[in-house]
Amino acid sequence: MNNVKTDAQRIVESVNNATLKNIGEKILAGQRISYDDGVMLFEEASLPFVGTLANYVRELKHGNKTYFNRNFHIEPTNVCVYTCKFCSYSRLYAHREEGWELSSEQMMDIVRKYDGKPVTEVHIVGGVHPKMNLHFFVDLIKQIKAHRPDLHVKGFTAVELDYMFRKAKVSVEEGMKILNDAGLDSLPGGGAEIFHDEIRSQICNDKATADEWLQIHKAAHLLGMHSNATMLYGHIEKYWHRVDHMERLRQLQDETGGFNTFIPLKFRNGDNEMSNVPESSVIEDMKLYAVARLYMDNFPHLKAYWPMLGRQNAQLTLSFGVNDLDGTIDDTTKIYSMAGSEEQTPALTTTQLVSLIKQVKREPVERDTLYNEVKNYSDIDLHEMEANPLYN
Ligand code: MET
Repeated sequence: MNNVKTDAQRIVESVNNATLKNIGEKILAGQRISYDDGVMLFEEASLPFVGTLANYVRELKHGNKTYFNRNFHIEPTNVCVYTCKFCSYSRLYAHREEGWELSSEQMMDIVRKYDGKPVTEVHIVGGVHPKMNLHFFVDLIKQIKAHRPDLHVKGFTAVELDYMFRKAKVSVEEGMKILNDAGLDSLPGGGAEIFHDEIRSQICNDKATADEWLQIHKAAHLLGMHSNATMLYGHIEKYWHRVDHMERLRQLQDETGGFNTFIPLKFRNGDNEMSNVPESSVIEDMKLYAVARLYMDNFPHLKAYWPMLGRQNAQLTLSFGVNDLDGTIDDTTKIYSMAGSEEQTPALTTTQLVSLIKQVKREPVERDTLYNEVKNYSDIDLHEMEANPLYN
């Protein structure tokens, strides 16, 4: 810790630009940086500058701990009423024979496949299907909870919920209460994309607006549920749109404290209507993670979603502010493989995930969805893990 602080102090002292020096000093003093500071970091700061400071903040908050969880996904359908241009996954209802629509029974079969396996979370997201309604999902959640009460159900993006609640003609507050009572434990962070309408109107014109997204998360927080937040970056947005996005999240977090984790999602250009837009470089990716760590001072965790970045780049993020890698996943999501990610069958065993974290000299800690520590793997020998079926 002392070393990373000294490193951070040195890089702040040595920077020539007075504004950057001032931002660095704020960070070293534990003060919040402003919107203008955020834009300035993207525009003017070097990767070593933001990276060294972000690593300092990361170690101040979490030391070397790097969290991961053991989870699987259920994607009920990829049939969707919306036409987000960056999406490689969805199929319109008129072309639903090209997609999939799982029945409750098929989804329960997936849940039962994990009987006796030490997963702690099921993550449910997918297309916004016109016929999979609130009642259908209430019933599904109840079935999951009846079968396995201790499995944390994290499900449905604010976009999916917005549609579900409208169709059911219930208010956001009523809808959220109904799902929470059925057993929904928390919300994932998807559907946020870029909040600012200048970009939102170009890339996902027809789904929930920024205000609707934020209102749904607020309602969940007020019920005592936690949630995550994402940002789809690296396409047509400008730096200031990113900062505006993070600012809106930071403000809601000041109000409710209900967010656990911020998850930047890299735009991948495979097989979608924005395939002509180049993908961001790894340097831009790492810079984004670092600035996010510095800006989102009231978010406890910053997560790299490895199926989208690739596992080696995900490892690299651990030096740029990230303290969490999601998750074992077990090849149960198609969202990023269909967008051209190098991870075509995203699955990591616990041994592989622990090994990735240890390779970059961090401390692997299994967590549950709410960041309660399940197990610290620092002192567990990798060979021992390889020999134990529970970890493979
Ligand atoms: N339907 C979700 C949304 O737009 C995304 C799930 S990933 C295909 O919020």
